Amino acid sequence: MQKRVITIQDISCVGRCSLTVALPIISAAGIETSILPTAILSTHTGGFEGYTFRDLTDDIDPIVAHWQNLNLQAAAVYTGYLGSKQQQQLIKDIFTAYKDKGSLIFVDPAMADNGRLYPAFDMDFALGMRGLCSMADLIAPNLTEATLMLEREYVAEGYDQTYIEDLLHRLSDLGPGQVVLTGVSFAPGLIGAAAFSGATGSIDYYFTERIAGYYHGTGDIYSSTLISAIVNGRSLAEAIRIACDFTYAAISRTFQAGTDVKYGVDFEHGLVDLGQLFKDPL
Ligand code: PXL
Repeated sequence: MQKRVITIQDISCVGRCSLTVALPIISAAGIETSILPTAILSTHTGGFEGYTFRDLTDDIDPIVAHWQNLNLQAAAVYTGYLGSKQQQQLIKDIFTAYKDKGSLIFVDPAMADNGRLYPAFDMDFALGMRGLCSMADLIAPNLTEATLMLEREYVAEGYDQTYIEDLLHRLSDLGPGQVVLTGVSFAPGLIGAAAFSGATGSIDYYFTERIAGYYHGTGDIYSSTLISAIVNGRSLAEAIRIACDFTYAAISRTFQAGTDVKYGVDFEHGLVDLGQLFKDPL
């Protein structure tokens, strides 16, 4: 039977991120994608001036209540960028309901990068995200988000494997059995991810070439590909490889085209290959 993922994040109308990348990527991976939009913004908040923001908090409970009437099942529930502390609270109830239905709970605590929280958030919100991560089966913070949630100092570079593995264990101690840390780099020309699996205790790494510059929305592309691979039956080690390769290819196409990076990266030209990769469900 075809699997379904429910993804809960904002719609940024312009500037490929959150739902405008999650929906096409997870769909291309052959998975039915149901969405719960948390807010509608004219653009994302990173690099555009004067964006609009319509909060959809009041719609969350009625939408989920209707789904409960339908007895809507999902292989996974995936949350990304959220609008407020109040939304974090509502989502805890959704997690409880879908955990009972056997769904995998995946949290990308999309709230910060490069040592800094996104403009809309404060430390209280970061600690709320830690609460959501503690209910999850799988989380995928970047290094900034990980250190914020663990209330540890952000180290931009020059760290070693021991530092990364300590973060992975501390994140797993919050609750999730599987942890992916993104933006890990031990050598100047390489960047990738580290993954800890509680079931086996193993840690895997995967790196690609680092392309200079800051590319918006790539965390959401990474997470959407990661959950697609997991729901399609791939191991965590395979899933980080698939997500790194897909994200790298999108960044690489955009770098070569020289387009304005605040509009996000060209993941679209990778979708056919992604579909091919998941053509035969495991
Ligand atoms: O996850 C990236 C993202 C998603 N949604 C909105 C954002 C950002 C990052 O800045 O502003 C609205």
